[in-house]
Amino acid sequence: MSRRAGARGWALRSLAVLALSAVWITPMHAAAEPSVAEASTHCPVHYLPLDESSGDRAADVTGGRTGTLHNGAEFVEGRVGNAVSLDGVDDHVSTTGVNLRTDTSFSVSAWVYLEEKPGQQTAVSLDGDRTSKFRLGQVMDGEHRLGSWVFEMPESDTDGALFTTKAVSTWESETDTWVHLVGVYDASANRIWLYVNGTRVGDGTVRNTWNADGGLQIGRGKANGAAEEFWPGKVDDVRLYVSSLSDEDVADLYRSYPDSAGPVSGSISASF
Ligand SMILES: [Ca+2]
Repeated sequence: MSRRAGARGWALRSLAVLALSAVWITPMHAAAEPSVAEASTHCPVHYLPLDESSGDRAADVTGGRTGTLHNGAEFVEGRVGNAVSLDGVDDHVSTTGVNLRTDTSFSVSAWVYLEEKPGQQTAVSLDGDRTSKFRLGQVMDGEHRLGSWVFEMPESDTDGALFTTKAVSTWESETDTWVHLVGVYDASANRIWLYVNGTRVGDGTVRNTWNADGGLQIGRGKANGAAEEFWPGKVDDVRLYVSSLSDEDVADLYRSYPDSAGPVSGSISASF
C-alpha cells in the first residue's frame, strides 16, 4: 500500500517538475537578451522565420535583432510560411550585430532555394570587418564542376583570408527546390560540418578562431571588405545557435518541419 502510494507520489512529483520545466522553458524563446544559461542546444539565439507578408523588416523572434530588407528583397511564399526572395545582384537582409561570440562553437541553419548555379553564392553569413565569419551556400567552379553546397570559415578577418579546409558537400547542389542546410562549428575540435536535409555530408578544419561582431546577413557574403556572393533565389527560416548541434540534433531539427512547402497554420516550433 505504502509502496504503491509512494510510486503514485513520485509520479505526481514528476508531473509537477515537468509542468514547472515547461513554464520555465517557454519564456526563454522570447527573451531579448539570452544569457549563458539559455545557451541551450535546442533554443536558437537568433531566429528569423521570415514570415512577414510585406514591408522591409524581418522579426528575430528569439534574439530581438530585427532584420532589414535591402535593395528590393521581398517576402514571397516560402518553405515554411513565407520566405525572402533575393535577386542575386544586391538584395539581402541584415541585422545589426548578433547576441553571441563566434570564436566559440555555434551552428547556423536555413532553408535555401537556389535558382542559378554558376559561381559562389552565399545564403547566410555573418559580417566581420573584412570578410565573412562564415558562409553557408553553394559553389560551382572548376573544382566543383557540378555544384556543391558549402559551409566555410575564413581563418582570419583579413583580405584574401585563407581557408584551411572547407566543408564541401558530397551531394550535388540542386536548383529550383528547397534544401535544408546546417553549418556547425565545434571550436574545441577545430572542426566544421555541413548537413544537407538533415544528413552530414561534408566536414573541414579551422585552425584559427576569431570573433566577428558584425550583423547576420541573409543573401550575401563578404570578402576584401565588400559585399559579394549575392544569392539568386529564396531563403527561409534562418536560425543561429550558440552551440555545435549534434547529428541527432540536426536530424531532429530537419524532421521538425512539415513535409512540403507552403503556408502553415500556427507557428513552427522554435525549440530547435
Ligand atoms: Ca518562413
